[in-house]
Amino acid sequence: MILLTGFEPFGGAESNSSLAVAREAALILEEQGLRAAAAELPCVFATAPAVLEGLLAARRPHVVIALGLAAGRSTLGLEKVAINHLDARIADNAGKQPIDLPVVAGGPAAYFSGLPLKAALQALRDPAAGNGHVAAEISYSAGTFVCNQVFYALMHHTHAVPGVSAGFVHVPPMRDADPGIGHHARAVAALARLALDPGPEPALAAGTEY
Ligand code: PCA
Repeated sequence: MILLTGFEPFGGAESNSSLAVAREAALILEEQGLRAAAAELPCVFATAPAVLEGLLAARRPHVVIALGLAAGRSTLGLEKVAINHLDARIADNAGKQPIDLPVVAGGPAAYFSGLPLKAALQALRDPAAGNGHVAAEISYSAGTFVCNQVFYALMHHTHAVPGVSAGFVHVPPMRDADPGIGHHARAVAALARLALDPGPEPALAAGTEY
């Protein structure tokens, strides 16, 4: 089955488009005959990894795409790397603000996403594929807040599990009834389908230089 997660609102916002996109993408996948479920994660450092791990144990998914809101972005961010580092600029929903702490003490410095990000980028850039017409990019930083924590915890628990493909995607902010929710949901559903049956990653340049 395919597990999609989104976050509760945080930082004083009233909604979090990542949850709306996760729910819509799960519906799309089910309409396509696949088993999928969406779940909400708390934006709380102390509990988010445990809630995720509970979902992994209960659902035993083959594909996991955790979604989060990137308030400052305008594109779908296909996250490549989760780092073992927390540095919260703002407090989480429990008022906690960890600074310079690891996600997992003694864990590796970083994990790469297990999702076929380049294949997804190629599919999303192909207007004929009808995957939602969203601007997407590979992102090389998922930040240092709860999203990066959940991404790292997800990879820490699944990277060595055969048959499980997992990773993280940031979505831009959207209002509740924004048609962009549906477009981003179609893009996430396309990524999930590719992850179920991944081929070789295309040599598509999507990096940056500064
Ligand atoms: N975005 C935050 C945490 C929850 C969310 O949706 C982040 O990018 O870390």
